[in-house]
Formats: sequence, structure tokens, C-alpha cells
Amino acid sequence: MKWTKEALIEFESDLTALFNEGKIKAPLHLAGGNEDQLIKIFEDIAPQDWICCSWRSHYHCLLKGVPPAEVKAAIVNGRSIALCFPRQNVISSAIVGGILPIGMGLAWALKREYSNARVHCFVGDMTAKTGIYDEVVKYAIGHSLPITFIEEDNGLSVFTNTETAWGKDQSPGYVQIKEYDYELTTPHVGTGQWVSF
Ligand SMILES: Cc1ncc(C[n+]2csc(CCOP(=O)(O)OP(=O)(O)O)c2C)c(N)n1
Ligand SMILES: [Mg+2]
Repeated sequence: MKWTKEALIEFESDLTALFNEGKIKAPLHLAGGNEDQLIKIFEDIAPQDWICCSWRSHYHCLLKGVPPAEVKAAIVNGRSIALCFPRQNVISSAIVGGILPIGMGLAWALKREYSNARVHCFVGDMTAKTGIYDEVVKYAIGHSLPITFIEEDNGLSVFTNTETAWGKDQSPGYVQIKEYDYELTTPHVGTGQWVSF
């Protein structure tokens, strides 16, 4: 099924109405506003690729080909924040940053199997500012893993301004970061030889 912006919005509006009528007894994170961008991004996503998402993934599921009735049923049953559809290679975690190491492990597995599939890992702007994001992106680049990270930047962490949360409105302050290079000459004590962990 080829999704248009209007059809996505209609799908979400239907869910919003159900939520407001008290028929969905679980959180529902609305997307509203990123339809054009997602439709474009999914043009480059192959059927064999994997989609890694977080708590707002109904558009991603639909665009990956999960039948709308299945997505709707899962949401009405309260599973909106962690939609997983293994048949269409869609997995989600509702833990901030939780999907990142999962996606990275998946990408490692695909590389080891010489698969031509890729992982597409979607994260919010606050998630992209967490420590785990830095580690995972650095590791993925370093090991040339078949993974794409997509930051969905709405400037908000739930309803808090992300920049404000990190103190961006404050004066620079007194924090200093210093760095120097050095060469280690002694191995870990007791190993007797160089070991790698
Ligand atoms: C470990 C953890 N802490 C807190 C939360 C609650 N929480 C859900 S979404 C979110 C904000 C994350 O911001 P961002 O990644 O920008 O996503 P957005 O709010 O834009 O969907 C938080 C703190 C959570 N799900 N997991
Ligand atoms: Mg955000």
C-alpha cells in the first residue's frame, strides 16, 4: 500500500478520536507534522531492511508495510509505545535510547551474515543527546555497520524544550574540558602480557 500524507493523518486522527473517547487505555504519542519527511525517508528503505523505533512508531509501521488493521489493533490493545512486527522487520523500545544498542547489535548480525539488509534507527532529538547515542554511533561508524540513524527533531523532550533541559539558556559558566595524548608503556598489572577486553 502506498501511503499519502493525508492517509497517514487520517489514520492518526481516527486513533486520536478513539483515545479521546476513552477507548485506548494506554499512552498514545501522536506524530502529527512529520508525514512528508517520513514518506520521503521510507522511499529509500528496502523490504528486507529493519526499522528500529521508539514510542511513536505507527507511521513507521504503516510505511514499512504492516497492515493498518494490525497497527490499529495493537494500539487499541495498549501496545502503542512499543510496537513490534517481526514479519515486517519492525522493532521498538519505549525506553529512551533503548533501541540504539538493539539496532546496533542487529546491524552487527546483518554484517556477519553478509546480508544486504540495513538497519534504520529512528530517535528523537533528546535521545540523540544521550550518552548511549554517542557510543552507538561511534561504534557503528568505527565498525562500518550497515545502519542509518535518523534523528526526528521536534525540539522537545515530551513537552520540555530540549535545549532548555540541557541548560542552553544559561551563560557559558566555568566548565573546562582539557585533553592530551599519551602512549601507554605498561600493560595491566598481573596480566603479564598485553590483553584486550
Ligand atoms: C529511560 C527513560 N527515561 C524517561 C522516559 C520518559 N520519556 C519518554 S519520551 C521522553 C523524551 C525523549 O525526547 P525525544 O527523544 O526528543 O522524544 P520526543 O519527546 O520528541 O518524542 C522521555 C523522557 C523513558 N521512556 N525512558
Ligand atoms: Mg523530541
